[in-house]
Amino acid sequence: MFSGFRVSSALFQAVGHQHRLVGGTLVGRFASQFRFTLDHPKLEPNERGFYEKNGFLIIKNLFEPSELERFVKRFEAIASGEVKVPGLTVMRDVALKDVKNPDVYVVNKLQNLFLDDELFEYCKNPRVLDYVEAFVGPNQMAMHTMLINKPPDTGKLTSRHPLHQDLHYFPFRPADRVVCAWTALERVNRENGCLVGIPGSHEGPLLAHEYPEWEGGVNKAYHGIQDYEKVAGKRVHMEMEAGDTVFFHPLLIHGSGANRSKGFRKAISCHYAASECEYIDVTGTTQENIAEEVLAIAKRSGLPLTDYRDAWRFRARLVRGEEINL
Ligand SMILES: O=C(O)CCC(=O)C(=O)O
Repeated sequence: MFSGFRVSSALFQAVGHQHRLVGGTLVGRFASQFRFTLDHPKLEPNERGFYEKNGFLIIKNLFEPSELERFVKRFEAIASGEVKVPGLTVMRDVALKDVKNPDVYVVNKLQNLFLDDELFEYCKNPRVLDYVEAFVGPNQMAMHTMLINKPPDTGKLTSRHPLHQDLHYFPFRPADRVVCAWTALERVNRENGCLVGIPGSHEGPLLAHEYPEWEGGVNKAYHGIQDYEKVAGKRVHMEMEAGDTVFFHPLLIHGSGANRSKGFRKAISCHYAASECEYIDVTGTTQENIAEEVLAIAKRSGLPLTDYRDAWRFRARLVRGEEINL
């Protein structure tokens, strides 16, 4: 997937000596056995091998549950309306969007956490960034930030997140220098809709995505892989305790199940990219549908963007090292 991709020499430095650079193009695949990770002391050989093979890696107890309370409290203050953060995207599950005067908050997602100093502390956490360095290198941008609060399903199964690849949303490359950190803010299991992933799918191509045809409705921008039954391998359920963190590749096919419990299921996440990555024009690609949708949403909210890359330039924040291209 790297073959033929135009890159700057700065990016070449970041990916290391695993590739040959000919006239600005990375050619030949990998002189080394490693493609998805960099030489870095943070990963034990077995952890590195696991990520290379499967496209994800769960690190147990990266946070003490007590360290996570601040994020939960802040989320609750925002979701209940007690605190307003200008510009923060606050979303509701589609099945709950018309509930008036709810007894409890009905927010299912906060996006653009960089607008809130308290929540953005997660994205800057040095323990997270030390791991991120093993995937993207020393120059790290926080590109996409979310707190996800999966509500108990109303029976319409809208709390599911269809199987998808996060790269569908991203107009920057190369994919191998992008990683997501996703930390469970409470125990996540099959009952409350833990993450589900298809090991090894990060080695495949970016597939076409669209809204799934679900009877009960689908949440805004929750695109899923078309005909995923045809590509799906064996799924694994990533059951985790509060504080456990999974790092995963943006091509990993993943999603999450319905929340069949009576409580919420909270997680906080950040997608990081090497600042050496470069923006790409997604016009004419399978990503065009999400780009158009995001630009239309931005227009409705008074941000008349015409270039999808600008939506990402607006979000990108340097969290470690030097800002280069993104
Ligand atoms: O937390 C979840 O349930 C799924 C999150 C996810 O896959 C995403 O937002 O891309």
